[in-house]
Amino acid sequence: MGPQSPDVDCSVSDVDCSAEAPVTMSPLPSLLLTVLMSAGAVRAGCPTNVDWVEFEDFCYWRSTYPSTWAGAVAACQTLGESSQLASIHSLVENSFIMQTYNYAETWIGLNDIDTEGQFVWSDGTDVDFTNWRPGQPDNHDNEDCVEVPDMRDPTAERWNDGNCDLDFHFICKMPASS
Ligand SMILES: [Ca+2]
Ligand SMILES: [Ca+2]
Repeated sequence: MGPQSPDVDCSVSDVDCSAEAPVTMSPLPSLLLTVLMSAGAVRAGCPTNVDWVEFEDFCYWRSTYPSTWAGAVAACQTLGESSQLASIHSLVENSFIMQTYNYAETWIGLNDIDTEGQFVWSDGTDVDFTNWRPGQPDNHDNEDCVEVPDMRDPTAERWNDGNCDLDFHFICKMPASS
């Protein structure tokens, strides 16, 4: 309901009709604009096709189902143009992943499938950080794919080479849009 203007006599000196109208009309549209703009800014960082989590200019998603390592590589690539099985490049990034996805063994992109002992990231980025668990990688029974462990493991946050055919959950990663 608006002001009952028929009852207001603007010719009366103590009724200021010129000041009332703009004050009552302008706040609502500007509030809506602010809400819409902030909602848009949140959405701009990561897509909404899965439950991505944004961290330092990248989006991360841990699968809701287990897969072989090769299946994980393929699945991540279906989630976005730049989405890949995750590579990890710093202790901060490693800690973010471990503390955000604190569930169980999880595939990351590191592997030595092509050349035994020469680990590479499946997304093609440089291997500039590793965080092996003591005694790993051990290539036990020809393990070529790397998993990050359950945080409850005493060697928490440190990596292990595992059997690529095992079914683990996995982490996909893509750049956040600006
Ligand atoms: Ca190996
Ligand atoms: Ca191993």
